[in-house]
Amino acid sequence: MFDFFRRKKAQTPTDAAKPEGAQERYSIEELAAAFPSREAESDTVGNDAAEPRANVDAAVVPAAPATHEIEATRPPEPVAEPVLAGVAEPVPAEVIAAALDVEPVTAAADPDIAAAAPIAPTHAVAEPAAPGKPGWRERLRGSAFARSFSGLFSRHPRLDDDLLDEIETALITADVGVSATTQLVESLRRRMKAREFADATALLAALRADLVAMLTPVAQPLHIDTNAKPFVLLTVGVNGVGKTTTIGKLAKRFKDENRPLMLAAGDTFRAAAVAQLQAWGERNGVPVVAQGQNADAASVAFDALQAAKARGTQVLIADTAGRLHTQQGLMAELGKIKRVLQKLDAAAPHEVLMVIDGTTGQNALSQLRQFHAAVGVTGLVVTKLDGTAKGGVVFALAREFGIPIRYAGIGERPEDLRVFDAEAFVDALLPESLGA
Ligand SMILES: Nc1nc2c(ncn2[C@@H]2O[C@H](COP(=O)(O)OP(=O)(O)OP(=O)(O)O)[C@@H](O)[C@H]2O)c(=O)[nH]1
Ligand SMILES: [Mg+2]
Repeated sequence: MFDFFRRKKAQTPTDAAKPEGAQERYSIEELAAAFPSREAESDTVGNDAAEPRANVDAAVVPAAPATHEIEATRPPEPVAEPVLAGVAEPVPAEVIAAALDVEPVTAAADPDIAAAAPIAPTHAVAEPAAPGKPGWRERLRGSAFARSFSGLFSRHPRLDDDLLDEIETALITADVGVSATTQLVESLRRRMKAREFADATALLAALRADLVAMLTPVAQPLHIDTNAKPFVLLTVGVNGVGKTTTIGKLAKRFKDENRPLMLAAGDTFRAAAVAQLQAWGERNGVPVVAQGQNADAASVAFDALQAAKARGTQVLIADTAGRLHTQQGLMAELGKIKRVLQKLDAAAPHEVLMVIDGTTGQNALSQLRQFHAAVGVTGLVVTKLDGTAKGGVVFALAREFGIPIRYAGIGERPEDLRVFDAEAFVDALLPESLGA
């Protein structure tokens, strides 16, 4: 019966990979205030057996614009002798400008400067304070979640089954998923029958509280364990979800926290992917370890971890190529990256951060299921929640997996990554004023 109400067909990973189209945009100030700062807590991942290292090609970092595209096929495995690549040559300012579509930057990244930076405190640097809930409602009103509910309570001010049916439809339409929706609506129905709610506004308040309660257990910020030397963060996800952009945002965040940081260009499918990461490194003054296109991703990760250890780097973030969760060979490659890292540090990667496109819909569930089986996901970033994202899939993910949601992506700029906050998120999607 729920399918009847679905107004948008379920998206495929390929859909998720499409560039953002003509969606509603908000100013940076508005978006910056929409997700508040939170302090971090810890999470680590277990180990598997080690695996011999793969052979690789020598380092080449061609210049190319950072266009986003889907890679349908995989290039053949390289067969050359192993080569330990050092930190990649700085990319010319014009190349970076082309990759980021910005004015050329003159200051080059200096690995030694980054490596010599003082050890940071464990706690995150404060972000701009949110101006209050009314501002939040204004900013995320473009979400399909907010739009599904808008007008619902004024159309159905009476506490009856019609109201519950409308809520059920709105939740399903916003991608909350059938099981989470059923749980929420049945709880409301039980309490309505027990005359717990004086009016529809009271029912909305109960729904908001239930939604917050669903997300609170997974709203666990990332904590960088400074005893890990370095703390290795491996990013994974399907094509075009925002992995590399998220790494760039994290690089800025960690740099602002004065953490010695290094990036590994583990997406070796496309030359542009390496250039894209290097551009982010350059922008933030962070060294990037890279090899040539078609190099073995596990080898890049191995080299980077060796370099990070040698330099006393505190955090190493490894990029990986986007891959469909249905491509068994590519999924297995992730396991290999993990095992190769563990040859140098049995506890690495300390965080496997899966990036999920907030506009993907219920397909995100099968994505996470497959990635978790392949590499053991320990944290999530949900991106593209700005604009037209439905947002409801966050509830489905929380209910189904209980994996911590570390960050929310709310735009394309470096500062558009916010520590995930359950109350702020629910308040933005479902303002209490709807019931008025
Ligand atoms: N609006 C919006 N756009 C985002 C966000 N995060 C990433 N993007 C955009 O999404 C597109 C894809 O981002 P990438 O970082 O290249 O994605 P990726 O996962 O690294 O892609 P592949 O490496 O090709 O798999 C880019 O145009 C980004 O600017 C976000 O939070 N909001
Ligand atoms: Mg990428």
